[in-house]
Amino acid sequence: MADQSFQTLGEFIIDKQEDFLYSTGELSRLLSAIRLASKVVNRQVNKAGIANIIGKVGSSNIQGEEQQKLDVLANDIFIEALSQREVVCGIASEENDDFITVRTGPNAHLSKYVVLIDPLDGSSNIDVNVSVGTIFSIYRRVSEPGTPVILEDFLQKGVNQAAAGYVVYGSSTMIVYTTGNGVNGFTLDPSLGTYYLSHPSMKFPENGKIYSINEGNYIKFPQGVKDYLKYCQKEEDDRPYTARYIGSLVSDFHRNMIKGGIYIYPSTAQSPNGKLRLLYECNPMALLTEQAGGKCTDGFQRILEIEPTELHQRVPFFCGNTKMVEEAEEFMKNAQ
Ligand code: P6P
Repeated sequence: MADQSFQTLGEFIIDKQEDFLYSTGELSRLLSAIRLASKVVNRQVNKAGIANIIGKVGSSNIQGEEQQKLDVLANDIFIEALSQREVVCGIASEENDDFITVRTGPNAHLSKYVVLIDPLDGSSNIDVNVSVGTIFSIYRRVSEPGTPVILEDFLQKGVNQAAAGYVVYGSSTMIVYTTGNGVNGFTLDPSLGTYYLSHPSMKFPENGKIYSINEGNYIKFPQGVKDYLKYCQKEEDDRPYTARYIGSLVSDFHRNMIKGGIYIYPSTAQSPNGKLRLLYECNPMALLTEQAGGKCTDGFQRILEIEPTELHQRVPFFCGNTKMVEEAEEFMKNAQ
């Protein structure tokens, strides 16, 4: 059991609310809704093997990816938790073709926040008991509170995020998030159902040795990525790098932020914009990266400055220690 002297996530959210002048407590309530939903999803993920919810539900999402039963369940859980508390006026999800206008209760349309979410990223790992995650991104709406939420409320540059974070359902379950004042990690004590501040002020180490990329796609990579990988693998006594790739963005990111590393999902011949989605995967991870002292680009430009045009658009993704990302960018530039 956690040492009771650790601050709980609930206490932390309330303490940090003071950081925001004129705060109404709405963002605090929103983060608390995410906290609750993560506990419910955690319980389902942990018993997936015996709860007959493993496997495919027979449908596909807009990405054309077969939806795992847990994808759909996690999506429903987060949408329910966010909608019932009237803390958001709209929700966009990887699992939904279009955004959702929250209509539960008389005041949802008065909320000033929208949430974009990947409810269960890496879910293909569920059947083989490998860690998965939830990724969330929170914006203030640009349309007038009280009016119906509109697409432009979601199509905002990542630099405008009010908050962003992830849940990693791993050997332990953690919530890691930022509201623009640094990155903090909270570990769930399942015996109490309480998250405790276990990783205050998370920062990428200055140097890193880990590169995370699916080398099975090597032949399809841009030349700059191929050149960078050869640099990482060059024969030298003290070969400086090691490869680690879980196939779950949240887990690969979390490890790289703690140990030092770079995660790359580049464009390929078949997928000129790569695989990861800008709004609910790349932007939240990019905000966390920069808040933790790292760098996040599409190989050339800052992810957080990309002007979104579509809800489910994809972008190439280079993310990690500033030094390692800049090394990779150099190879990309030289290969042009
Ligand atoms: P690949 C999971 O589907 C995901 O979006 C990320 O979590 C993960 O890093 C990546 O795709 C894995 O993709 O093509 O290497 O299987």
